Amino acid sequence: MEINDDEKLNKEVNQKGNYDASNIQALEGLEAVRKRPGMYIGSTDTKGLHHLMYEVVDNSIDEHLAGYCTRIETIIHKDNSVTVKDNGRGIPTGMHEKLQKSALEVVMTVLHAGGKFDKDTYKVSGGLHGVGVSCVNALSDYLRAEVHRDGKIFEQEYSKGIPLGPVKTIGDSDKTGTIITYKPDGTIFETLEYKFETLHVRLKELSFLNKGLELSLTDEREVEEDGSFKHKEYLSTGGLAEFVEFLDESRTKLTEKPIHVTGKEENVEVEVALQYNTSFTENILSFVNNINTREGGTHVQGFRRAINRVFKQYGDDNGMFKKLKFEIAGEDFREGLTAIISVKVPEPQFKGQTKGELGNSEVTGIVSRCVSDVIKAYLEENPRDARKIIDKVILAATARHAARKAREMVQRKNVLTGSGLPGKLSDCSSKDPAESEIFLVEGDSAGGTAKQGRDRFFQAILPLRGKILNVEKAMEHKIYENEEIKNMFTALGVSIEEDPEGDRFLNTSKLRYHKIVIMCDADVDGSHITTLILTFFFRFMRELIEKDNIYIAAPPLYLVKKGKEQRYAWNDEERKLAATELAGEGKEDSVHFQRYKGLGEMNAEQLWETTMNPATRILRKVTIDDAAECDRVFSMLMGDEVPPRRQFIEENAKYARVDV
Ligand code: 0RA
Repeated sequence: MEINDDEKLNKEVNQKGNYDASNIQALEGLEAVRKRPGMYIGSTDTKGLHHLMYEVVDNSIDEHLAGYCTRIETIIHKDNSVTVKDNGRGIPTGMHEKLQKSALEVVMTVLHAGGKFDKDTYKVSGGLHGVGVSCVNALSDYLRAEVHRDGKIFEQEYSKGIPLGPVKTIGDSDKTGTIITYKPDGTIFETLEYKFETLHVRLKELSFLNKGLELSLTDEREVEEDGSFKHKEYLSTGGLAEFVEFLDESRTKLTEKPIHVTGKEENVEVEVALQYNTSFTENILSFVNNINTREGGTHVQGFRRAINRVFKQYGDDNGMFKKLKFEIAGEDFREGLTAIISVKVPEPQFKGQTKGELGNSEVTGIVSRCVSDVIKAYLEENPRDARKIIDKVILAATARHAARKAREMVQRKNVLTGSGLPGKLSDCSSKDPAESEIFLVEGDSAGGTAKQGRDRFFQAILPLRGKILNVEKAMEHKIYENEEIKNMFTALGVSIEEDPEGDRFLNTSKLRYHKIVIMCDADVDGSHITTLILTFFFRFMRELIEKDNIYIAAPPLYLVKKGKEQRYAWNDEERKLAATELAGEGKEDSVHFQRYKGLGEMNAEQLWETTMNPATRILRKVTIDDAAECDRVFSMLMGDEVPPRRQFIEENAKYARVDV
């Protein structure tokens, strides 16, 4: 596909087509991005910062999708600047006659110019991606673009999106590709620190979503023992099937291999992989044009429809549901199911609160047909697997029935005992959920201190005894019989209910506190308990995480004292700083350190001051930043396949906490 740069530019980039007008247009565009960065990249926090890199990588991936790029290398430099290098065709550099500037400059400085060149690839119109590399440029203190193309190396540099000079030819090259290095603008972003783990997760995901594409990540801030930089390579030959195997690596599989669906209809490409495991949880991830659709949408609907119909039909045809005395619900077909749904849609429409839901109605039928055809054939060809899956569906329906009974029992009892609130709950006096908080505190003794230290007007305390049930392993009806879990449901005022189809949902309309704070010791045991409680929320009250209701308290690690003066410190750096502040440079021997091991070592006043008082405390908001990774970590830490868990714990021992 040969594209004539100049012609395209003439037609699509600038209709007025004169030099001054185009410069003004470019400047106005960049100005708009810098004035309202959130409109273009979502936010200016760590999420937005990482978004910049995804935007550049997405451009390289578009080159891959167009069939021209096989490798994308990314580097985090020491100063937190980032390089993204690909071996695609290279951004066009031809001179535009009327604009009197290089196509490269247009792509880098004119809003939305990049995407207009190439209509064959799938661009995202409604999501946050696809805003164009010019946005990254506008939000960068410095950016350098290097293009290898037509036997030459071209270069242009920019500051805050404005060229520092013309495009220069700086040498010869026998390769093609684009190298972009940028340093995000510190006056726009709240943080400039790239997180290796976040980029690692995204690049790994991208490698599964784009099989055959090589990706790499180098972190020049971290030097390994042999003197080399921290480095990872990503390449998936199995695509989504491999993704499913990766997610379920610590689970016991029901069938040997995932079912892999690929298909295309009306320019919509469909790829799906699914596999059942012996767990009780549903794990469905969905993507549109490589972007995670957290809230699902029409592609997920199509998938569910296919699963429900095909398995129901197969079970009925073979008389497998004869003995069941109650209806099978849609969710029974999804228990223990891990699936990835990826569609490529030319003009996706996004809906929902966070624009994370696909709206194109034609996609439902397309996905449903593709998936149905493949699964039907699979069941006919693999009757033993079919039997295992249907047995599992029947078990799920039976368990759901038992759980419903257990739930009804619990709810009935609550009505009988008056208010229904747990005896252990020290409630707050406010009845307004928006201003109320509940602290879930590990152990009765810390619970007692918290009860004394709190502001009883808006802060409630629920002590949880010992380690709450491991929900990854327990049977569901047992979960509702567990005292601590029952207490959490009733104290929070949420309940699990069923819709007319029999599918369960979380009713949060009577949620009693908008802030739910997990408060555990700052040691290994405490972090384990935090993980257990989070697992519970992740599995049973995921919506509360999604709605930003769940927080983790951060008690200080040290008390630094000199005479009557004292400071709290949350890490070693702060501890040193506090010591210097109290005693002066280098005179730290007169300072006394106390390492807090547990909440119990603080008195009520200290606990209030450091951990509970909204004016001084630190709360970590729990987000499902990457549901896939989160789920994988939980199942690995809690699940039944021991080797990966051991490996994970060994690899991550130095962190000794799970960041969610
Ligand atoms: C516009 C048109 C073409 C490619 C690109 C932009 C392009 C952009 C980026 C950003 C990072 N890497 C990139 N690689 C390519 C098509 C060029 C042609 O027809 O030769």
